[in-house]
Amino acid sequence: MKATAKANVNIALIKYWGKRDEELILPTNNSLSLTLDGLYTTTTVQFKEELTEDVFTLDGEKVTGVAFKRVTEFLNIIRKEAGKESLYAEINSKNDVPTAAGFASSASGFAALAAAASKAIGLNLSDEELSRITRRGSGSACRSIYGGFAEWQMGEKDDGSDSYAVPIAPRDHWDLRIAAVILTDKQKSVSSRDGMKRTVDSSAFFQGWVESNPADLEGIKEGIKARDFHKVGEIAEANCLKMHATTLAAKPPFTYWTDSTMKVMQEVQKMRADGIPAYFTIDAGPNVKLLYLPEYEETILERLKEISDVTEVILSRAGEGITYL
Ligand code: 2P0
Repeated sequence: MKATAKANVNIALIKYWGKRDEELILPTNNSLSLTLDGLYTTTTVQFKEELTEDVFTLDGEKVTGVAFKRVTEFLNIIRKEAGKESLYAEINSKNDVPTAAGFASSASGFAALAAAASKAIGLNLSDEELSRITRRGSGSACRSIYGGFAEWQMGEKDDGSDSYAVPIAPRDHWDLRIAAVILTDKQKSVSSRDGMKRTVDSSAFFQGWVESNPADLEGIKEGIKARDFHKVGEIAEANCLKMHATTLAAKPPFTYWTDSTMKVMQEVQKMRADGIPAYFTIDAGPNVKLLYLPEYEETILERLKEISDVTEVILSRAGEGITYL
């Protein structure tokens, strides 16, 4: 009745941005990500007959309120699946994702929780089944089941049975690197959940975003297969800009960018003009992530350090999927 699982965060190259069903977490487009190395959550779940409710501890602190509710409601889905609806658990999580790094720890968090809980309760799930159930905790988490490149297929069915991630290429297929650029100025952010909803409900650009996504996906998959850095980088950067454009046309409008975000974006474009191959992507926050190849790591780091708004740069590469400890 006890299991421990470890899951890495992932970074989307084709973004998940929009839900067609909020309860089941069903997206409006496919998305594609790279699971990263060394940025992870480790979670132990132990079901105990004597418990009358779940007890969730994160980094040594007992969690209550909204964050606890999200975990216990997610465990209800796992309990139901196992036919053990009144069996509660102790959940112990440790996040080894630097705080404020702009990586959604909800992706590694729900992937590790889903894996540990389903194993502890005795469900013997395939990767596909685990990804489908993980999706219910947080959409992007369903991609963290796999190492390397993974695609979340949106599916068509109303019950979500065909909405889960599949592996696209293993981590050793291609040594693509990611640098997370941490910036000084923080702004009050709209959560990705709320931002997505506002965009779907009101953005004049949302339809264009959805309609243009299949071509991006097709192109990037070809690029990944051929290890074509420029093709992958160009598509990822443009896809990110399109996602962020939708927020500017929402009512009320919003953006995750700050002036520091813009500075880094412009520096990346300057790097390219100077013959240094690098592309950027940005998630639901001000920090920027760079895509690059290992031979340019030193040069890119030097250029980033010259920007005064940059407080830290975290380097990562392709990582592994779920592991059980
Ligand atoms: C992504 N993001 O594909 C996109 C890009 C943010 C920008 O997935 O509501 O925390 O839990 O399904 O997964 C962030 O959204 O949202 C996200 P929920 P999630 O990585």
